[in-house]
Amino acid sequence: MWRRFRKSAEVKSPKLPAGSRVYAIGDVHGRVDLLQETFAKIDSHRDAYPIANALEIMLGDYIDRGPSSFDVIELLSGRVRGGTICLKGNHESFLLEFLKDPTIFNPWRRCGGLETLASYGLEPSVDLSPEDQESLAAALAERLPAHHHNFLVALPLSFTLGDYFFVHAGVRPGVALSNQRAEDLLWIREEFLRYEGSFGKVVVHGHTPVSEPEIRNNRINIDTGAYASGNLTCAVFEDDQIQFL
Ligand SMILES: [Mn+2]
Repeated sequence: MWRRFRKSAEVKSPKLPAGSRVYAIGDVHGRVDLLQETFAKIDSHRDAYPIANALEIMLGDYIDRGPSSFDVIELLSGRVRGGTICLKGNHESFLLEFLKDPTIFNPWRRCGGLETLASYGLEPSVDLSPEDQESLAAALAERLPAHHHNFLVALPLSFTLGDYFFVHAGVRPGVALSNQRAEDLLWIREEFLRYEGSFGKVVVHGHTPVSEPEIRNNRINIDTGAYASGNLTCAVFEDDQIQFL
């Protein structure tokens, strides 16, 4: 099932260092059921094909839209202690922002925030006065276990290994990978998706749902819209090859 990376005369295949393997997982959005299945598949793959350095990288958007955001954070905060790398998605940044600035309730609600609030036992009505927004944020802060809060604030924005750059949304073309703004790493779409040139590394990302994983010369999109499709993608990178679990 391994696919060798598409090669052209002038582009050499991206690679991971010898002896390393990455399991990269796309947007989860509250689907703890799918995440549990995926971790079970990874665990049995690791047992069947042992390797010196196996890494799991989650590409962000653990919460919102789907029903079980609380349980996803619970599962991931445990998995992080075992070495899993969880990157920040724009939805995690929505939640953290809401705690500081409750007036973003409406934009967050329109992006599936009510499902996250419900998973923490909070069911606000949709039109809230500024005072209501304030007290909702306070109630969320109170219900958010300390280890969930610590997990959320510690999420890094990107991770680099070998010829790959892992990130939630993408990068801004023309800007060095080391110089990207958080805003772009979390939110960018069209300018990044349209760009056909090199980013310096192959960017592995989520954020923009596609029906099948997209493998391009400069980027790989593994957000297969798990929340609605029931299809949570896990891409496995090893040497210069990719497969899907
Ligand atoms: Mn998403």
